[in-house]
Order: sequence, then C-alpha cells, then structure tokens
Amino acid sequence: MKTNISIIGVPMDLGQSRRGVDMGPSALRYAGAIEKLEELDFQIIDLGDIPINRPAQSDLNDGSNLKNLKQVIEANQQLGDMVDQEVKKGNFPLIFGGDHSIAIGSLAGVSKHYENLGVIWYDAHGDLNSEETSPSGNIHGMPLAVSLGIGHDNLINISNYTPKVKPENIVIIGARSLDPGERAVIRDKGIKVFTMHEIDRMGMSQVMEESIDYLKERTDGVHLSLDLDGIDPSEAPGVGTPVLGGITYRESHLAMEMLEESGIITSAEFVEINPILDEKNKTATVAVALMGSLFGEKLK
Ligand code: B3U
Ligand code: MN
Ligand code: MN
Repeated sequence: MKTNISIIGVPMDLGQSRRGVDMGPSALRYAGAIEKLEELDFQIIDLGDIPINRPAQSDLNDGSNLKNLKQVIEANQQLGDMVDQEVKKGNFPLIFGGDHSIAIGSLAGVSKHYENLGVIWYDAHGDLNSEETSPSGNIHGMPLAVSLGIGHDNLINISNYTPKVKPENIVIIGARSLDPGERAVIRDKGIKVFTMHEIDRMGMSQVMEESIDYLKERTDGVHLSLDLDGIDPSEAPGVGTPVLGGITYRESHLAMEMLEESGIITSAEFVEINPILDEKNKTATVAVALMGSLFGEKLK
C-alpha cells in the first residue's frame, strides 16, 4: 500500500535577501500540487503553512552576521517538530518552501528516524557555507553545512542533536556555483558531487544510476532537497539566485523518474520558488510536474 503524504508549507523568505520566496507554498498549491498527488492516488494530508514571525526592528541588529537568525531558528525548530511527528505516523513528509534554510528543519525532523539518512542536494549551489565563509550572511547558503554540524551552535543543535547527516551519505547534483569555503568542505569531508560538468559528460541517466547505487549501499532512507535554481533559469526563472547553465527540465524529469523507480526517497522538499521573479508561475508549474514524476506519474 502507498504511504500517505503529509504536506507542510513553510512560507519563509528570511534565509536570504530577496523578498518573495515566502509565497512559494501558495504558488505550488496554485499550480495544482495537491490535485496532482491526489490524481496519483495518494492520501494527502495538507497540514497548511507554518506561521513565520517577521523580524521586529529590534531584531535586526542582534550582533550576528547571520541574517534573521532568531526567526530562522524558530521556524526550523517548529518544522523539525512537525516533520518528526509525521515520520512517526508513517507518513511521507513533503515540504513546500520557502528559501532553502528550511532544509535545516526538514532534516532535523527526519534524520533522527534513520541510522544513516541519505541526502540528495539538487541545487546550483552547495549550501555549505558557514558564518566565516559566507559571502552574504544568508542562511539559505548554509543548510547543508549546518546539517553536517558545521555552523552556528543554535542552528546545528535544532531538535537538540547534531550532526543530522554524515558527509558520505550526501550526493550533490547540479552544482555550478561553489564558494571557496564550500569547495574546501567538499574536499575535506569527501562529499560526492556531480557538477554540471559530470552531468554533461556522463548524462543524467548515469549520474542518477551512480547516485542511487551509492546511496542504496550506505543509507536506510533518503531525503530529496530540490532547489529550483538547480534547473536552468530559462526553464525555472522564478528563483532568487539564478545561475546559467543548469539542469534541463527533461533531465530533471528523468532524475525524478529514476528516483521513483529506485524507491529510495523517504522525504522531500521543493524550495526557492519566488513567484515575484517568475513568469506566470512557470517555476512552480515545473516543480509540480517534477513532483508528478517523483511520485510515480507514468506516460503509459
Ligand atoms: N553561495 C552563496 C549564494 C547562494 C547560496 N544559495 C543560494 N545562493 N541560493 C551564498 O550566499 O552562500
Ligand atoms: Mn539551495
Ligand atoms: Mn541554490
């Protein structure tokens, strides 16, 4: 029997500097995410959106270089608790972002249920910065580092344990914009990365085959963290930090279909959709189409 899917919206744009990603959950719902999953015969439990506190003037200079640290911690703690509850009930958590800082809470909620949680980080970026290496102070550039236990104490200890993932259980796919500090983390920790170079050389089919084999060997569950800026901005323009030369829509469908066939994915999130920067909700529409493939929509 198929598992139930629990949807949690996180309308947060505080992990970065361009307003508008907080409308991501609405854009995904408007693009028909719920209907698509219902068509595929899943029981959908829509838990609505988490309330996000906007920073008060007095929070803006709290001495930290991390933007909106307090609100990002509060939101992720709440998300972590909700995700934890859903996994306990045997439901598949599907999180609608929000900026990518929400992955901190998703992983906090999911990871305690697995010995060796795997993570697929589908993204133009590594999101492996810390306060020291970040060029921006934006926490959405840090969630993978935080989940490895690298970063501000209050971020890495959300849900009261750290680390959430081991470096050898991570696969990054689609990277093409990595800061020097992020490259150092990748090198030092030995994280598996398929950059655009490998996708071009090997083809998405082989990239996914290798990723799936690699994760199957060593993990007992896999969280898919899909940042829409992994996809080329010509096809997913509604993102805050577009990077040319990205993964195509077709390659992404293939990737999702192969993940579905493999049966390894146990939780997922779709993040960084900014409807203000989008063209007629194109990016949310792409995300919903990819959800279709991830959850088993077949052409025949
Ligand atoms: N690496 C840069 C830029 C960035 C990260 N994630 C996104 N942009 N979306 C940073 O600010 O950490
Ligand atoms: Mn990201
Ligand atoms: Mn990104």
